[in-house]
Amino acid sequence: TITLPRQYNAADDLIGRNLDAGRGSKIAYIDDNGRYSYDELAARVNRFANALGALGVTREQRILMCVHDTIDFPTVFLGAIKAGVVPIAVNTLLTQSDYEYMLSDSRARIAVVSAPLYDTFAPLLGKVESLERIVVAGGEGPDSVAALMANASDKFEAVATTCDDPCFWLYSSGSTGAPKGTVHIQSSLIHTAELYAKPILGIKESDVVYSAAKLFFAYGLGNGLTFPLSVGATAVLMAERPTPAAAFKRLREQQPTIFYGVPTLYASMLADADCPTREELAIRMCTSAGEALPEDIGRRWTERFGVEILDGIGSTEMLHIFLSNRPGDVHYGTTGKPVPGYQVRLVDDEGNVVEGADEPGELQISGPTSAVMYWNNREKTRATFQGPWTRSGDKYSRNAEGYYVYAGRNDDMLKVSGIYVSPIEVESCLIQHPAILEAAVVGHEDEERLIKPKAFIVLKPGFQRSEQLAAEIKAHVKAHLAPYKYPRWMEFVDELPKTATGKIQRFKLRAMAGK
Ligand code: 3SK
Repeated sequence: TITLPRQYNAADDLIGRNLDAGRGSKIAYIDDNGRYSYDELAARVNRFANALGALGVTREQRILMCVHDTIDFPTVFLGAIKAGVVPIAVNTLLTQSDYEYMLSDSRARIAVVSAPLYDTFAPLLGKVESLERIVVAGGEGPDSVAALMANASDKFEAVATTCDDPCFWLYSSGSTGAPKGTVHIQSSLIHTAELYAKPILGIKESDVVYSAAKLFFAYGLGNGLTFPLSVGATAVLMAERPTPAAAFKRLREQQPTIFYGVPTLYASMLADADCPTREELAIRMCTSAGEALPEDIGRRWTERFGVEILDGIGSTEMLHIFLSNRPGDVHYGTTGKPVPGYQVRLVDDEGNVVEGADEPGELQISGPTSAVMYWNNREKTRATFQGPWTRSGDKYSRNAEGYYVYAGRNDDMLKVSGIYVSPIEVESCLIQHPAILEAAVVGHEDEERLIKPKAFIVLKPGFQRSEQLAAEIKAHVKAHLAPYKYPRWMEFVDELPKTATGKIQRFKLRAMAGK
């Protein structure tokens, strides 16, 4: 690991190192509206830090940010950190009730939201006691980020935080209960760059990086913010949804050298008729995380583009990737080996460390980037952060050559396009539909071998099974939950398999789903 001074401010470091290195006029960000040099980024960050002061937000208070990938994301995130204020970056795809919970739980005083999300947040002003104001990113009115910054100075002395001070939060979801505010400290961001991005990706100043994974995910935050700023590279930001067409446009127009994706996107890009040829692109390195990359997708990508996808695994709790394949040593179908600076171990159900080849156990990680707690949740903090070890909830085995192989989850959680989905949350939504008596949701592999939710449904007497009813039920879930959570398949059954005590036997349903 690296040694940081006791007094350390992550935003001051990530911006200041580029100005000190004479990169002020170099382009730091390219978004859908323009290009921004390191000098411009520094000025924007200082203006936003001053604007927070003018709004009366002080050190250690929290702001929630629900911001699309535009220049406003690094401006708000780093501006808050520079002021010692703690930004909470949340998923832009969630529902109003998700945001209501996060605002109440965190007691954030201000929400900075992208203009298209304003209507979702507006009813929460007056409803959530601690929320005083909504600031609009990308808008132009008096409450816009732009207006607040226009009246603020572009000079700001970083608040003298320590390397152990709270820096930012991300919300992490579990199979039961509400999402957990995962508290990261000032020293964590730069450690992810020093341990993973520099030695494993070999990121350098001349790279242009493009992450299809958004900045509000821990994966995207490293990819598109910490890593490029740590070496003075250029990052391409895209506000829209990461469809193949949107990704092809950025890959062709901006010629990134590093592309960070997720398995679902790699699969749909390869299947798309407009998939570029290798001659059209400048990519030298690709990464994948979020869910295990099926071997076949990795091979087909390398055949087409002549570059490897480095599949790795990280977590919101560990902030970025701690287990990864290496350039020149990619073993598709595995997640590679531990990133130096992290230790990993596999632990069986009895708490014993598993040493043998191909024996499964829960993956636990020790390293300097672990979050320090879940906010306001002692029970779940203690269950996850156990001394130096952080539990991942993922089952892995290590093969005879020392490569780690994914073996499923310890709980019922599903990873859908790289985002956790709780089957219990989807089931609770399903049973609110007037036709449904009981429902159970499990993961099912699609034709690319990627997991998506499948629902088993028992109808109430008097309701008939039909395609139309299945479509209505899917629409019901999409209307009430974040859209990626809806079941892609629906099977009507007479009853659900249960234990003598009435617990749903998901293993039986998983076997049925596989047929
Ligand atoms: O899902 C992952 O593998 C991941 C990777 C990097 C950072 C965060 C996460 C959740």
